[in-house]
Amino acid sequence: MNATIKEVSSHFDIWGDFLWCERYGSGHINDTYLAVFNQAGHQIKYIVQRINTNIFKQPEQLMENISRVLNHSKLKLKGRKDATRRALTIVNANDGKPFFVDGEGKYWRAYLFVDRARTYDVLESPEFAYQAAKAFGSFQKLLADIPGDRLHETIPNFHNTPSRLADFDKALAADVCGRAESAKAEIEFLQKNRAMASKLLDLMAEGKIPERITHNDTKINNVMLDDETGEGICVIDLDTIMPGISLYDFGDLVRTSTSPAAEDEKDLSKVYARMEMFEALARGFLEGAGGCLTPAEIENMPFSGMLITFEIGVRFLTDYLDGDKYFKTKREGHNLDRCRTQFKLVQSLQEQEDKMNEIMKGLVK
Ligand code: ADP
Ligand code: GN1
Ligand code: MG
Repeated sequence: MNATIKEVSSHFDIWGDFLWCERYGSGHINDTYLAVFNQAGHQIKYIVQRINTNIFKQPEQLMENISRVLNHSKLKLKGRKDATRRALTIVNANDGKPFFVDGEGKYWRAYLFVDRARTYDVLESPEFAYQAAKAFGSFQKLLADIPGDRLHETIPNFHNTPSRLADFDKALAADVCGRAESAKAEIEFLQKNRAMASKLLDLMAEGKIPERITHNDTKINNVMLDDETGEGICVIDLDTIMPGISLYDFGDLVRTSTSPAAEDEKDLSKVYARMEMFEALARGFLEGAGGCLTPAEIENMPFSGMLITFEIGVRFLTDYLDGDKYFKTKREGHNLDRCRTQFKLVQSLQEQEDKMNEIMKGLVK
């Protein structure tokens, strides 16, 4: 690994001597490395990442999207002292492109390492939930006036829940690994709840919810919180920024921050939605978005949490049936365990829908 990352790094505009590297973070998609260099006697860190091109079929378009978004962010941050901690900074390859393609056709990119901040897989305090949601809300606002053409769709139909269900139907019909039998209860839950899938798309088709540029992967470990102040300082993992619905972004925050348990927790009694977290998320997102959300978007914030949690549960179940081809897994049944936490959380959110609506009323008086 050291030799590979050292070699790859030599193709980027990185000065100094390579010291060491290690696998980094707990993302399910890309291969992420922390790489450390000696620059004139100082240890300087970078993030070096291999883009998963099984999933992102057009990596050059993807990097074009990211470059546009980051240029836009940097313009807005001009003059601010810590601009390189408040938005990712791409390190170009030696040929000036924002990526490098190695001899095997693998796509690599590098970012400045955002130091003195970290990501969390599970949140303990509502204050962190508020800060994270505020950062994603502000990011939503920032994306609203990005100039130029519509961004590329890096994964078509990414949050199209009916299309995710159609993928599930195919996987179930094929049952290539003979695993359907072991997921009977989850399949039943899915079938009972599938009617909710098209609600947001229907509202968009009726013109009640606008298309926006959205992040689309606002899980809690895709925002860095400052170690000292707790502020949501830098939104990361920008691969899925594309046209979407703002509620996808709020919904994924609810999915990943309301439960005190990990996404792959096996003990389901530990999985439930904490309303104090929902309140903090909603308050932070509304504040960050600074009035750019419409009444229909605000009204559907509680629903979006249920929908996105259901949708990701469907995707985990589909991948389990398909033989774990999409998400990185570390153990037998990992995707099924993940699906179970998602469906348990959907249930908990459904049971508390009235409370969430009450909270929203309190916030948008
Ligand atoms: P994936 O798509 O696999 O989730 P991410 O881009 O989210 O990949 O990166 C994985 C993890 O690496 C993040 O959760 C974060 O902890 C860390 N990370 C990514 N980029 C940076 C950065 N520029 N500075 C510091 N840490 C980072
Ligand atoms: C993946 O890349 P990461 O780990 O932040 C996935 C999301 C899922 C999430 C589930 C491109 O996110 O859509 O919601 O796992 N990203 C992609 O944890 O599929
Ligand atoms: Mg990530």
